[in-house]
Amino acid sequence: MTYEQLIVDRDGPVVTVRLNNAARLNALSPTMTAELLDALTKLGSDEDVRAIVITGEGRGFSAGADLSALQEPYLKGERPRLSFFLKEGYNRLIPLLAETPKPVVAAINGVVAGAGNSLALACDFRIAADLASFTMAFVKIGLIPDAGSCYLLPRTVGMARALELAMLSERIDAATALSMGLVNKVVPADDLMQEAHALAARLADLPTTAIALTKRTFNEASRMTLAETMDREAEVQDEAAATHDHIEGVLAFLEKRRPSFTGR
Ligand code: T3D
Repeated sequence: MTYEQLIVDRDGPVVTVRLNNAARLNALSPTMTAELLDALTKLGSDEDVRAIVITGEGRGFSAGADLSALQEPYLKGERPRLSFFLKEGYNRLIPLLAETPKPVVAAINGVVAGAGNSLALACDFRIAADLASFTMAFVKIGLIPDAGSCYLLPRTVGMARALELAMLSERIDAATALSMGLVNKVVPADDLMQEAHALAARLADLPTTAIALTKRTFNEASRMTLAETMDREAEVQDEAAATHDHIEGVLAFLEKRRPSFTGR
């Protein structure tokens, strides 16, 4: 896969997607958003892909919307409808990422702002370099959190922290992000990609269908009652039990050997 603002590398079942517009801290331009949509659609349906790492080139993970696109129209006194761009871009990208059947690790290499937070929050795991920093930023340009942040942020850090992060938009460091549960782990910057790849490789060795179904059912359960969730678990368990990896896992346990999962 060749793109203008993404670099996609494959290492066996693990694919690394690098946001590649370092001069603008990997701001999510329309081009980058469209390329992410394309790449994630293809990776999500590729049976040989069993884990994805998303990271940024340079000192930014992502600085959110590319604000340079707004300069010309605003100076001319034009008021483009932001909802049009949101619906065409992030409103397709973030659900696609959050619901991709593959496990996704965000390797947060540096600055995260605005919709860059949404991108990280839509991943299943967030490992941050010790020099990473986070700011919601939206309020500083008179906007509300978008790209799914109003949904994803309170679910990740709780409502009180989410409101604090969104309203004050202070820039917090990686240790503070860890203490709030915004990231799963903080590692020295030099170890970030090794740690992220090790986690992705570990995930890629697991029963990929069970992982996909776990993600899907957790997402569905957030909109259901306990009883509805338990009915759904029972239905989805039949899907999981129909895989070779289920048989392999049970037999490996009984035969006291390491399982060899194929993702099928
Ligand atoms: O448009 C829509 O559809 C609405 C959707 C909105 C969704 C959003 O994400 S709104 C929030 C957008 N993001 C921001 O407001 C963040 C803007 N950036 C910053 O506040 C700061 O750059 C950071 C706190 C992220 C990092 O600060 P610092 O001091 O480490 O770096 P810097 O010097 O400010 O930035 C480095 C370069 O990146 C600089 O370019 P230059 O001067 O070297 O040529 C800067 O202009 C550029 N840059 C940073 N963020 C963006 C950007 N260029 C375009 N868009 C950006 N978001």
